[in-house]
Amino acid sequence: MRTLTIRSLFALAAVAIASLALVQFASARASRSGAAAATTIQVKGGEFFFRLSTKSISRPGKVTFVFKNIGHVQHDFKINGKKTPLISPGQTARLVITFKKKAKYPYLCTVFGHAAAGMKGVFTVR
Ligand SMILES: [Cu+2]
Repeated sequence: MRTLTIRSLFALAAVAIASLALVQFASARASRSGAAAATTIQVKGGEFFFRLSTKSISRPGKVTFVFKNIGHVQHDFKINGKKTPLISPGQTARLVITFKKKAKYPYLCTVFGHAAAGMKGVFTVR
């Protein structure tokens, strides 16, 4: 009887430790994604330039680029293999990118000739 009780106490303790570890893991995940969700970068584009409110972030994570076309012809914004739709002057498009590693990520407008004319740059994840 005594052995059984001690054994079940151990079992209880193990469950308690395991669930504590789970809670810690979950909250670590939550705070990380919460911090990442806060990164919004304003991108303004026109003939023939991009202006980013920030050209780098301090760690890998999720970034929402809010691209506004402040030019006079259609443009888009492409980075890390994803791009916004082609948008008209005055319009805004969002692009959510999860940067998984530290690197330099080139960005550009994919309309023919625009990148060559200056609609390009490099975004850095430090
Ligand atoms: Cu363009």
